Amino acid sequence: MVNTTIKTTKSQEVFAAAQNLMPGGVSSPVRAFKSVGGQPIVFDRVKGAYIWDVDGNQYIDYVGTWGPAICGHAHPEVIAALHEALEKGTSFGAPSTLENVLAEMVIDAVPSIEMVRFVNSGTEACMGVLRLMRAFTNRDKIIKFEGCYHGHADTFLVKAGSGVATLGLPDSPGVPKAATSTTLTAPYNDLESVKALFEENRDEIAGVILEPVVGNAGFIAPDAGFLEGLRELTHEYGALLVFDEVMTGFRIAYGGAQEKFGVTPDLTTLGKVIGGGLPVGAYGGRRDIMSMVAPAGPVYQAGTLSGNPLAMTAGIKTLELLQKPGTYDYLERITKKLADGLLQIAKETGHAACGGQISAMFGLFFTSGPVHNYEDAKKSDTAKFGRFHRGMLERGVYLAPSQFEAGFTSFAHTEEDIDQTLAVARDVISSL
Ligand code: KE4
Repeated sequence: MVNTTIKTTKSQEVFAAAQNLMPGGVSSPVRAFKSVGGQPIVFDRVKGAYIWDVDGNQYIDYVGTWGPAICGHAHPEVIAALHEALEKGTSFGAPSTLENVLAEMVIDAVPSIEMVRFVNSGTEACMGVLRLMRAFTNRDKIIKFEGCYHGHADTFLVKAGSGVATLGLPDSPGVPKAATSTTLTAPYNDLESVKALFEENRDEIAGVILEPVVGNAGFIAPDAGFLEGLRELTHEYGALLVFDEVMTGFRIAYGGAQEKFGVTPDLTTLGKVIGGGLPVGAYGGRRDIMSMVAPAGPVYQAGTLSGNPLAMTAGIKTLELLQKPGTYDYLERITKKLADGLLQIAKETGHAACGGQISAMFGLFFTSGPVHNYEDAKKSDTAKFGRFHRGMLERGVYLAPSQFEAGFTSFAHTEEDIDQTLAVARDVISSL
């Protein structure tokens, strides 16, 4: 039996059955709570900033289905738009006006994007952008950063973050050496190491791909000048700069991290928010590069459900809601209050901690820090984070079940939710 103060009988029954049916009982590894201990709660329904599990317990949610729920779960306007769209069918497999509408919204919003291709996940978006950057430059090697996660395609599963970091899978079995022999890695925020890689692999590097604000090694912000430095280095060595904004897109700012920091990559990947909770991904960028994508050009990529009307509908409505004046000011204010409050409580209760937030994305490490890269992040006390996570969960606050993930707020979170969360956190952190 799991030792909890909340009743989780039904969750335990459902999860026990799930483990006989699906590997680890989950559809995605991080959901199994392996790195925080205890068993996951089984969701019954979500609404706004809240979750209800199958035992009827309610939680304030800071995962937001890993990013999509920035307007709060099941926003009434998104649900209404989906009901209307459903009457017209669930999938066309053919051009639809909806794709034009969302494409125009993405192109208008994201500085680097002149053309866009929709796919069904962030992984697919990163797979597509990888093939495209190699085709455009006629080079094979890429640089990624330790702790950054770009989905589970073979080439990226080298010192990846998120579930790979959580589960300590530095390189997953089943990934042939050939698939990762062209993947070079560098510490995040370390321009010198990137320059050295370019010098050692002159004219062989197709591009640099990164999370412009890291969420998959815990929350790590770019140091001043890091993004600008990568822009200069990629120009200098004839390589492309790719921002993986699957997590940061429309969350760090309406135009993503590239708008926030004023650094425009050549290509961008998106996901999560632009599907409003339905399966979606996208990659886009300079017209001369995107024009190489089939059938306009020779770079093949395809997908049965790509651009499907339901995901397009949910994405369109979500972005419309995010365009409301003051949205990002509100997200910044409540998330800063939360992040600062957590750090203040840790300080007052004598726990070494660091972290921060940018807009509606935040993180907390139990280490004195500072955390500039994945090596720093791995110095944090993950066992203490596990106790923190469980304590918060038992008191009705649902945090990402891993030290190597970021936290997410939504504009459904109220000041009272933040105050309640901080009150619970004071209780929990004091007892760690
Ligand atoms: P998906 O294939 O999960 O839609 O996207 C992959 C991906 C790509 N790039 C970035 C920056 C991402 O954060 C992700 C996915 N993020 C994880 C959470 N850290 C999804 C949660 C999960 O794997 O269950």
